[in-house]
Formats: sequence, C-alpha cells, structure tokens
Amino acid sequence: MTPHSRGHHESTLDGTCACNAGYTGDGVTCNTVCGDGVTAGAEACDDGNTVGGDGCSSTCQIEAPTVFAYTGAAQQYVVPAGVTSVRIKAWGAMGGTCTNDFASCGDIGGKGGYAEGVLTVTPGETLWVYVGGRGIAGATGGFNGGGTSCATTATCGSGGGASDVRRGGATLAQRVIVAGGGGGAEYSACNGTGGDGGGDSGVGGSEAASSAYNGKGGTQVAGGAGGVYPSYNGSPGALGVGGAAGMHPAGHAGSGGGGYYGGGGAGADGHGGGGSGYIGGVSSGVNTVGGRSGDGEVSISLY
Ligand SMILES: [Ca+2]
Ligand SMILES: [Ca+2]
Repeated sequence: MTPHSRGHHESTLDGTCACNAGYTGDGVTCNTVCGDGVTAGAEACDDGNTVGGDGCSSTCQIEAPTVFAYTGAAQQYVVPAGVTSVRIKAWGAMGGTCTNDFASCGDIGGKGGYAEGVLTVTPGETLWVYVGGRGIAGATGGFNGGGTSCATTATCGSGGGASDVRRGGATLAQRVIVAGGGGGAEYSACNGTGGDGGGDSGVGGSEAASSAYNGKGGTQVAGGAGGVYPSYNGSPGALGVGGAAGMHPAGHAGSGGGGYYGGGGAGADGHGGGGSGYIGGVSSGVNTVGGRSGDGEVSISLY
C-alpha cells in the first residue's frame, strides 16, 4: 500500500486523486501493479507479466542469475520459454603458480579477465558454457585452453583456462563471448608474474631479468608470441589455446593462458602470457583485463 501522503498522487480539481503512471488507486490510495510494464515503487523490475522464471518474478523482483562454476567439462544452458535475450558475465581462470613461488612470493599466476554482454537468443535453444579451470604447479594446463607447462612443480606453472559461451554448437568458432585466462608463473625469485588474461589483448609475462623469455598476450587476431630462450623457446598461442612453455630439463617456465586467442608460452626462465577476451557475438559488451583469482565462472541472467 502506498499512502497518498507519500507523493504518488496528483490532485485533481474535483478533489479526488489521480495516480501517477505505474500506479492504480481508489481515489485515496495508489498502489503499484506488478505486470503493467512500468517499474514503480518497490518493484525492482516489471516485464509486463506476472510469470516467474523469465528473469522478473511473479512479484516483480529480479530473479537470481544461473551460475556455472568450474567442473572440468562443457555445461549446457537451455533458454527458458519466452526469453529472447540473456545477459552473460564471464570470468576467466587464473594461471598456475609453481610451489617455490607459493612459498616465497605468493600466488603470482596471471589473473583471469572479465567479459560481459547481451546475447540475442531463441526460446528453448541450448547454449554451451565452458568455465575455465585455473592452472597448476606443473605441466597440465587449466580446462578450456590453458597451455601445457614443464613438469617440475617447484619451478613450472601452467596457464589458466578461458571461460566462454558458445551458440549453435560447441566448436571454438561458435564462441560468442570469451573471458581470457591468465598465464602461468615460473620460479624466478619473485621477479615478475604471469600475464593477466582478458581484454582485447592479454598481458605478457613480466619476468624482468630478460623480457625475451616471457610469453606475450593473445590478441583479437593471433595467439601471443612464445618467449625466446636458446634451444628452449616457448610456443605461440593459438585460437582458443595457450602456448606450451619451453621444456628446459631444469624446468623454470610458465605456459600461456587460454582465450579467444591464447597467450604465448614462455621460454625457459620466463612467465606465460594471458589469453585475450572476446565480445564479438554480443551487444553492450565489456571486455577487461585481469581481476579473477582461482577458477573461472559464468553467470547468465534474464533481465
Ligand atoms: Ca508495475
Ligand atoms: Ca516475469
């Protein structure tokens, strides 16, 4: 109930009250009406109906997004009946950190990036959701494109995976939005970090003793270049995949993060580059570098 005195009325010349747009009343009291298409009073949304499950509830409150956490496998989202657009928010995964770094420098893998946008959809269709896994100390890259590093857990860190949504199928070419993963960090006495993922271009690794050793960030058109080290170069990133690290027998390298295009793997003694983000398949897109620790995440909301 919304009392007259709270200003939701407009007095008329005959002494009765008329209600403002979005309210109906009996001449004394005006109340909001959920389902009239006008967001007013305590309504957080009004989509013109009193049906829930479409993003705006039967009582005109915004419904919580569907959240996809990391599982290590592709996931699916079925668009509800009546829904023609969804808002997607995606966070890429962090790059791995070798155990020597954890002990002396902290968790210094590159951070995952962030991407957001509105996707036009068909009611009832299936979207494929890939949530990136973070890189580790050692060889195995994070799920969804993290590059392969060297196997020495004390000094090698692998790339984090990207998080993305695919429409019409599950191939890399069907990605509509991507949040890049971070590059893996090798042990170099706390001299730099893995490169952050996301944005138009991911960030290169930042081992400072020789910048040539680092993997570079992925871009909108190519994977990041691999780091250069005699006989143990890193591999460049590629579409959706971070580059492998240089496999020096002594270890000491980080691999590239996954992304729209993956980051480059480091040569020996360098950190991996971050993968790029992508918002080419959505409208109102946001595509930013870094910010995400741990595994990635994707959320889908309807309003
Ligand atoms: Ca209303
Ligand atoms: Ca509704």
